[in-house]
Amino acid sequence: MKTYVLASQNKHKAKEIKQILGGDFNIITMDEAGLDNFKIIEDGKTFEENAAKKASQVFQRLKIPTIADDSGLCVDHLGGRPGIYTSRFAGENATDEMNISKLLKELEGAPINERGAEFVCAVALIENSAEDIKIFKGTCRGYIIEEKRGNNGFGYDPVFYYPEYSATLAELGDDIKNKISHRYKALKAFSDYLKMS
Ligand code: ITT
Repeated sequence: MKTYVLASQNKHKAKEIKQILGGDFNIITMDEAGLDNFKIIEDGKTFEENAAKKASQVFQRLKIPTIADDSGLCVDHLGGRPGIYTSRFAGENATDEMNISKLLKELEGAPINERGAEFVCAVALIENSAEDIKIFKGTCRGYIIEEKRGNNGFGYDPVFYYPEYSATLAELGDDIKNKISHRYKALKAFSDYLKMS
């Protein structure tokens, strides 16, 4: 089984990525690979650029196959914001709570037809060389509701309503979320690519 280090500090992402990829891949965290407190610079202009930057900084240190996930939420009423700034929407050290509050405040009074939103995930893969980066993308469309519902998941899941299941991602739980999410779709493209190559 091939080992990939995950260039991420986000434990929730790591858990989902391990669940989605299942037993076919050995995914290790940066800590497990011996890279503690490594600060990754994330100054790209797109999800794809940021995913590539995360993967290449970690690959250059460890020289083992690396994957990275850059993701975020693009809201129709906000012209696609917060986008690549999703984790820092309410400030540099914002908590999920603070980010959700800011989002709900900016959407106050917006009708349902303007509350459409899309989660985006770009997964970057480096196998042998930092010059050779593959990107896989996935999206998941839904609506931002007016108050939080559900306790599963992480980040903006409690306010992201997925109409096909009439529930927020935080109400659905990992098993269903990991079959429909932006992260699932990006990782499916990643694993399909590896099967073909
Ligand atoms: P790393 O860069 O270390 O991987 P991060 O949390 O900083 O971790 P990003 O820069 O990619 O990751 O920011 C992602 C943001 O989008 C963050 O605020 C998440 O809460 C949110 N997000 C991404 N995927 C999500 C999901 O499946 N459910 C809810 N929120 C999500």
